[in-house]
Amino acid sequence: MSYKRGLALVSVIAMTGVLLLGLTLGVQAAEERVIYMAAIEPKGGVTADKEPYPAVELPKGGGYVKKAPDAATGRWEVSVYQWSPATVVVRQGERVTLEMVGINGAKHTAHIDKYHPAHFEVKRGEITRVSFVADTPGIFKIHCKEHEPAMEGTLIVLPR
Ligand SMILES: [Cu+2]
Repeated sequence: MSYKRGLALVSVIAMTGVLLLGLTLGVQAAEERVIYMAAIEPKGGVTADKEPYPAVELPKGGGYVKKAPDAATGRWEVSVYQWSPATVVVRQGERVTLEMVGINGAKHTAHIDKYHPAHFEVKRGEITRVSFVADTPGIFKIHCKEHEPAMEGTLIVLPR
């Protein structure tokens, strides 16, 4: 094989590679991205003889729950409502579906700045799907009405 023919062959292979890469990225961009989330409530507890019940109030709004020591056992508990994962990262232009399941808390009345300003509900034992095209890059909050201020997620849309 001559040097020129060899070079031409290498060029064709390289161009094919670039073309295939371009096609693959194009297909990925058109695909729907499903992100699985859960409405959760991590909880901790201890008896007052081991750790005294903290007198300081937690922020109001339903997001934090603190139960005073039980009369019989002396056990007190603290919990927080959260989205899991609390931060969701997608790329601009992606078709996104958030598939949310309710694990704890009877109901979460939620909305997402810019992408889903209308309220939707996530109920315990049920799946709620929210779909949108992430057309605008930025940082957006995922709010829950019943569990402020703690149950606030973040949607990050990375610019292309
Ligand atoms: Cu909630």
